[in-house]
Amino acid sequence: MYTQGLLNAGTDDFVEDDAFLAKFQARIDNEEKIEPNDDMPKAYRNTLIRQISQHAHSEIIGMLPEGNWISRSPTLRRKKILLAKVQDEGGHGLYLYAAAETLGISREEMIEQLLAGKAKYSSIFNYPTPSWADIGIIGWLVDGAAIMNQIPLCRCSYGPYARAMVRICKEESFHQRQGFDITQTLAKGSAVQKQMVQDSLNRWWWPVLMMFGPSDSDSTNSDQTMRWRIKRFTNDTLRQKFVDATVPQAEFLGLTIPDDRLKWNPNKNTGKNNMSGGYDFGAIDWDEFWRVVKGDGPMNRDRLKARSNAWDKGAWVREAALVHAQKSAKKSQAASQKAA
Ligand code: BYC
Repeated sequence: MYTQGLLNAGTDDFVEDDAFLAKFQARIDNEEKIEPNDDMPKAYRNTLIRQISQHAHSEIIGMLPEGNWISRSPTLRRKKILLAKVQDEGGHGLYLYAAAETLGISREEMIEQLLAGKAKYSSIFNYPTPSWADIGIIGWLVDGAAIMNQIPLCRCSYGPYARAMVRICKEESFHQRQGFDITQTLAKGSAVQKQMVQDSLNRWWWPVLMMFGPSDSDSTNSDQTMRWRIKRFTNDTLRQKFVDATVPQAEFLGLTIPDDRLKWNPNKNTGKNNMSGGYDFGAIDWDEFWRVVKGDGPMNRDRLKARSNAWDKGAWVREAALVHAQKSAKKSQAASQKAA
């Protein structure tokens, strides 16, 4: 989508001296968008490749937990909605791979890094989905957290990433609403349904808070990515916004957030414009977070195995597409030679 004419992206044949860096930062501070053919510091390029490719992988791996329920959705209507949602996530992955390609990395390289277990993807997708209620909770909370994190990315300094995020966020808000709708139906349903959705909330709440990344004091990338206006808010700021927005929704649903220390604190300074007050909440288990990030979560191995199998099974499609492209190119070359 973005990659035509960008074959030279990644050739940094300019001097990255202080004057260049100051000029580049001035463009960022001036809210100019950086575009693929612009000169950019190597570290800016590499940071974007890291974040966008991790984001793309998250979308593709993120299809698996929900894909698990497509064939077992409780009604045809729910099945159609879930199919559309999971398909959207695949689309998000493809826009994001295309955006990363504009920075000079090939899709094959990114996929190789993922399948070799070298690339990160969101910790949240390494948890299982044993019940239908998980599909509601994922849409409500995981997509809800994703929106909180991704709306600011629509103003990211790198043009192709920012533009891809606009459409992604629109689709994510549909996803969040369908998740809320499933959750609400179960929460207002029979005692068994209510218990099922409460159990799901109990399992997902803490992993969802971890999605925002380590606390600011342990976030290695935030300072620089905020200076470059790739990220606009720190991990802790977004996590707090998410908790503040979600607690009233849980109350409305009659569900209990599994945190004894959750309490409204009218004096909490959450950095919102002239407003104070926010929820205090309990400690996140960062050991669990790092275990999952490093590959030892409940579903890490299954997720990579599933992607690896899909890649192998799709080899014939890639080969056929390549042969078709070569044949078409030959045909149009012959046609233009004939016309000349
Ligand atoms: N999981 O310095 P930090 C979706 C890593 S898809 C795993 O704070 P940064 C959806 C981090 O990479 C949702 N790793 O990092 C799809 C870094 O390691 P490296 C995905 C994590 O980049 C389907 C290290 O920890 N969203 O919504 O400044 C269905 C230190 O962290 C995580 C995005 O990708 C994690 N949770 O901030 C439904 C959004 N957190 O790379 C829904 C775009 C941190 O230095 N990405 N790490 O080795 C971002 O906004 C940022 O990259 C993050 C992390 C906030 C995630």
